[in-house]
This record gives sequence, structure tokens and C-alpha cells, in this order.
Amino acid sequence: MTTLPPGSRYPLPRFPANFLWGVSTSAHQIEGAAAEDGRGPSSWDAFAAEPGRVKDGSNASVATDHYHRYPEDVALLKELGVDAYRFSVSWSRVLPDGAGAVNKAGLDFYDRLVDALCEAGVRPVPTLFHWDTPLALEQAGGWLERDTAYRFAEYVDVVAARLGDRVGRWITLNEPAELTLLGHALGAHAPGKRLLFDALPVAHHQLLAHGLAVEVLRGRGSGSIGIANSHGPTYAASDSKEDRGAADFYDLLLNRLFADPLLLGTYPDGIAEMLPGPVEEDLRLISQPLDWYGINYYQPTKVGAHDPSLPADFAGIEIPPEMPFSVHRLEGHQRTAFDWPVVPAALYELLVGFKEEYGDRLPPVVITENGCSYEGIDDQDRIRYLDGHLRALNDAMDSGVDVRGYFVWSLMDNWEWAEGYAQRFGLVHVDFDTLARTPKASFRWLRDELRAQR
Ligand code: IFM
Repeated sequence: MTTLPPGSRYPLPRFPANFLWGVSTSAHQIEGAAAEDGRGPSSWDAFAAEPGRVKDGSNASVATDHYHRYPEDVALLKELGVDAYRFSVSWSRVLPDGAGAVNKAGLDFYDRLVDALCEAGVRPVPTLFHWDTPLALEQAGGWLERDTAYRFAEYVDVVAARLGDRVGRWITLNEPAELTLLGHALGAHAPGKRLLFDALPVAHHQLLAHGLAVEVLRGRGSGSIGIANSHGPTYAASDSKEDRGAADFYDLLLNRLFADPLLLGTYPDGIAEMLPGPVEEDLRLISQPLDWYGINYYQPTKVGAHDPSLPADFAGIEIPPEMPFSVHRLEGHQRTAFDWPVVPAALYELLVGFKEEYGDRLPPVVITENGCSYEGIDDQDRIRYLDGHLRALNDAMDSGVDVRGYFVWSLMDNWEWAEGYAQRFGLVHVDFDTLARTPKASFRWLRDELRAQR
């Protein structure tokens, strides 16, 4: 058995028998085969090709080569013993231009993957959009255009028609907050736009796309639908009115701008007036009941009023002076290789806070991502991270939050967007020269914990 992390109260507390254990990945970060079998380019291919956009100058054209090596990856999932695997479907692999002609070879790939998962006894949980907008749509305005939401619904119908007989759970979108903030407001992610507050339509159009996709999936009889939103507690840097105001504003951007319309059918005060389209009508679609609500949790954020003496960047992302807040370093916590603070208690706080805020409007929760970047194959820090967060999750469940599943980000090291290959989030190490997979200590730890749970 793996060496236990110091202070660990092995084994983990017992989770309910039907609790869904899984791991997550996304298409662009692992598939590679960027120009194979008719796949069309995406916004991230174009972004990575622009000099200076990705820290190590890399792109995801090979990534982990999962497109060819998926049988080996499915075998790893089986060995790990997870119930479910969350992956994403690349829209431009299925519809190379984002709309119109379907690429049969692209759909065939997901068909083979789903078959292999079912055969291995691992439930497929596809995410229908994880940031990789087909380039043709991006060039036509992308998520700034309402039309993109309707094209998304058509694409969802194509995927659901092909995979729906074997897929029991769908995730519409991954982290619309990041695509809005990092991709369109601050320009650190594809498509690299720095629109600041003019990025707001991107949030609304993604939420509309979610609502339309829910309609399509329900129409096809899909029982279980969720979304994966990133959320985290926000702490005010001080008790001053200015710092509390800035923290509220950040909380609105990351949490309420997405959770309120989905769960309450309203936007936070003052937002709806800034959005295009028949917003009230759209909100009815956006707030259709979900079977479960996915939360991606990584870290809390300490925020104060804009302060020019503080670094003008947050995790390497430049925050322009027009943004009415500054991010402070959260002292007193271990940090991951990505310099993110490790705060399991904030996961407890987030979940209990969500329950208090949304009450019965909050469907059962699934943690659709949680994980950390660390170097090395003997990754005791990752074990400690996961151990701590699972205990916090279990405490939240004891406090009455209905949590039905937990997915580790990520199955294997992959292409971490603007960070390139530098940040390693995997339970499985990938040698990016040889593409060899090596399970890390955390993989064996999780496998043993899952066996103990059963
Ligand atoms: O790698 C990403 C993933 O694509 C979305 N959620 C956060 C992860 C770590 O940054």
C-alpha cells in the first residue's frame, strides 16, 4: 500500500454506496490528432499559434495523443476503479465548421470511446463544450454572437443522436466563467479578447446555449443533465467598505453571474440591463431544472479594492487597471506548483454557503473537478490535497449538502492551456516526448481508497 501522508486518518470517511467516483479530462487538452480524420480547427489552435500566447510556446496538436491511445487510457480508468469518466467532445471534430456537414470519422471516435468505456464498466460522462470553439464560428463572432448558442444546440443534437443510447449523464458546458473572463474580458485564454465589461454577452450566450442544449437533450429522452461551473469563496482583504465592495464584485463575476440565472432564473442586480436579447425569455430556458449541479473547485480568492501597489496579475494573468479590484496573496496555506493556495476548508465553506444561498433550488451537487498541479511521480502532495478535500466534502455532506459525486482533475498530465505542458494535474504521469503513461503514487492511493470504499 502507498505510504500514508503524515497526519492522514486513513481510511477516508465512508461515502454513500451510490456515490459517483470519477476523473475528468477535456478533448483539447488530451486528444491531439489535431488535423486528423477531418477535424476542423478550434479557437485554441489559432490562439496557440499566436506568438507569446502560451508560456512554453507549445500547442495541443499532439497533447497526450489520447485520440490514438484511448484504449490504454480506458484500461487505466478500469484499473483505477472509478465509476465514471468525464471527457469532452470536440465540437470541431464532429462539425469541422461548427455547423453544417457532420464529420462521420470524428463522431466515430467518440462512439469507439464510449463503447470502450461501457465495456470496461466505466460510465461515460461527456461534456459537450470545454472551451474549444470551432474556429469558423469564432471568426464569425464566436460567443459574442447569439447565433453561436443555436449552432451549439444543433451540434448537441448530432452528438446526442449518436451517443445517447449509451450515455446516461451529460454536461452541457465547462466553466463558462473562465471563457468569459479569461478568454474575452482579460485576453489570457482563447480567443484572446480584452473586452473587459463588454465581454458580458459571452456569459449570457453560453448560458442560453446551455438552456437550448437542455431542451435538446430532454427532447431526446436524456435523463440526467448537469453543468460544470467553477466556483470558489471570495474573501475581502479587509473590513473596509471598499474592500468588501470589491470582493462582492469578484464574487458576482465568478459565482453569482452563473449560479443565479441557472438556479434562480434571475441575474444579479444591474446585470440583465447590460445584456443583449430577450433576457427574461432566455432566463426561462436557462433556469430549466437540472438533475444535478456540477462544481469545479480549486481555490478561494482574497480580493480588495484596486490597489496599484499590488502585483497587477493574478496567477500570471494581467488584471487591467480598469478592473475595480486587486487580488491579494492568501497567506498561511501550502501552495501547488501553480502557486494556487491549498484550502480544503474553503470547499466546505463553498458547499455549505451554496446550500444556504440557494436552498431547495440547488439540485444535488457533483464535484466535477478538483485537483492540483505538482511535479513528480511520487506525488505525496497530491495525495494530501485529495485526502484533505475529500474530508472537507464529507463534512459538507454531514452538514446537509446533498453531494452525489466527485471527479478528480485530471486522469493524466495534459496541455494546461496558456501554461502549455508546464503544469501537471494528472494521477498518471505523461512523458511528453515518448507519450508513455506512468501511474503516480496518487493513482495507487485513489485506487486503494476506492477499493476500501467498496
Ligand atoms: O485544466 C483546467 C480545466 O480545463 C478546467 N478547469 C481547471 C483546470 C485546471 O486549470
